[in-house]
Amino acid sequence: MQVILANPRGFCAGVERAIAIVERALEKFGAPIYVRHEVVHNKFVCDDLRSKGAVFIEDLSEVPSGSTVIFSAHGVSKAVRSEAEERGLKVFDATCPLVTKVHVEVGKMRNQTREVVMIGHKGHPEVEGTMGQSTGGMYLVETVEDVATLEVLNPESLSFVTQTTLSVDDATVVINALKQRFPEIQGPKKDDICYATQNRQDAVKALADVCDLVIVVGSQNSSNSRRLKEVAIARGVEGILIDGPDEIDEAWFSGKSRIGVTAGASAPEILVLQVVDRIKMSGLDPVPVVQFDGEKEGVSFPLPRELA
Ligand code: 0CJ
Ligand code: F3S
Repeated sequence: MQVILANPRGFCAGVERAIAIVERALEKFGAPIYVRHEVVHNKFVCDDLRSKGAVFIEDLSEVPSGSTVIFSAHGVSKAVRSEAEERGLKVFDATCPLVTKVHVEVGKMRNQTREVVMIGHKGHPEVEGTMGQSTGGMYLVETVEDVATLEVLNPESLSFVTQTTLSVDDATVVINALKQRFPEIQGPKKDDICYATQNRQDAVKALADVCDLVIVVGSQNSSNSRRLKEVAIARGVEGILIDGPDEIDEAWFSGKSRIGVTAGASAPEILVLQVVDRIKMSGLDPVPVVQFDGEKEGVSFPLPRELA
């Protein structure tokens, strides 16, 4: 048996920055630091921050007056931002700059009175934040079927944006359906899927082509991690999403010779190493571990000045 590690995998620049914001705020202001929503969708990361004094809440009404609150990497609606301001809360914004870029686009389009179609997953916090950049003129579609039944005010003045962590292949299908139904629709050159999502999906495709099983390290509520598992399955191999080594069942490896391992953008490398160790322990013979080559990233985002 052999273990093959995908590259790139794991933390993206937005996640590094979001976690650093919570850690620096804890160091500078002391516990508790309130965080609106899981700062990133990873159980291990959030448990660790909780142990250092972060308090995760879903609604700002849970934040006592005079406290510090951090917005999660997924971004917030304008209404949430105003509520924090009206309450005089001290805010640090851990929204990924690549999500903010989409928010800015939506703002520009709405200022030109264009209506905006967002392609994304209903109920996801990033979708709520981006849809909440305008109080009207926004539509959410998830599938080609949604596009078929979509009614807009003026098809000649329509734009689209996407969630940053979609499946690149699924998004292309929905965008093509939008362009067919609304030929005048305007949008980004391709989509708003971020570099990290794109690169991790490409890496999983390369991995799936040579493996009989792909293990994705990430939490179940992490959209980009779920997409990695789906990409592997769509490529014809078994894909399993796990939080860490404790979920591994050695029966998965029976009859398998090449096990691929990758991690979602919010999953720490330490968990990948623990997963690899657990796989190695399951074999009678030594299990070699090889790294696949992939896109070099080298992206980083600066911290807010007060925390830098
Ligand atoms: O939405 C984002 C800006 C991605 C944040 C990093 O990943 P994660 O797992 O916290 O969030 P998704 O559920 O959006 O993948
Ligand atoms: Fe940002 Fe993409 Fe990561 S949107 S938080 S760089 S997954």
